Formats: sequence, structure tokens, C-alpha cells
Amino acid sequence: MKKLLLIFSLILVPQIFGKTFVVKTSDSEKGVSMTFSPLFLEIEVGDKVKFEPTDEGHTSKSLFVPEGAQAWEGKDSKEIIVEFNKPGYYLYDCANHGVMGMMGLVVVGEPENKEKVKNFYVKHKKNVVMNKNRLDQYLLED
Ligand SMILES: [Cu+2]
Repeated sequence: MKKLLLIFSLILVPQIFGKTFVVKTSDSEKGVSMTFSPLFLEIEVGDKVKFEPTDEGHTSKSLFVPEGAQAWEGKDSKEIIVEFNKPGYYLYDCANHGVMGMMGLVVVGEPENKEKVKNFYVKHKKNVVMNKNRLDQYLLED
């Protein structure tokens, strides 16, 4: 009986504690071109994000992750599910349209790397030619 309970809890625990959020990749949404939707997410450690290719030709690729966290790189027009096991700010973009401001941000748990991601973001934006300020409100304003 104990063994059975153990097996049950091993199966059920991840489903109880890990939620899956969906981020869509889109050519255009509400007048905004080349965007992730939503482009900002706050989640808990152990949660997952499914990047869903609503439109073709987009990817999700990490640009900046907390120290020790796993980077990711999705393929063109393919769904990718990323599990977030370390707290912190995670910045990502689309490999094809990052330069057009197609960036997104995930904040996991209680982050401690805001200064680092901020510095990275400010430098990175210099290579972005349009819509480069989309994430300013989450990263540069307190
Ligand atoms: Cu794209």
C-alpha cells in the first residue's frame, strides 16, 4: 500500500505543482508586428512554457538565462516546451525576427539577477532595429 502511494505521488506531484503556460508566436497581433503573446510572463519555479507557432517562420531562443540555468533553442515553426527550474529573469527572442524587436521575457519565482539582465538588455538593444523598447517597462522601470 505504501509503495502504491509513493508511486501515485511521484506521478501526481509534477502535475500539481508545475503549470504550463502558452506563449504564441505571431506575425501580427492587435497592430503589433512580429511578437510573442504574451511577451511578459511571471511564473513559479517548476512551471513550463510552451512556445506555440501560431504563425510560421518563428522560433524561441534564449538570449539570457540565470547562472546555471538551461539555455534553449527552438526550431523554425516548431513548438518547444521549456521547463524553468531556477528563479530569475529569462530573456529570449526569435532567431529570425529578434532584430525586429521580437523578444520576450519570463520571470521565474523570486529573481535575483535583475541587474545582470538589465545590463545585457541595454547592450543587446543596440542591435535591434525596430520595436526595441517593448520590454523596457519590465526591465528598465522600477
Ligand atoms: Cu519570428
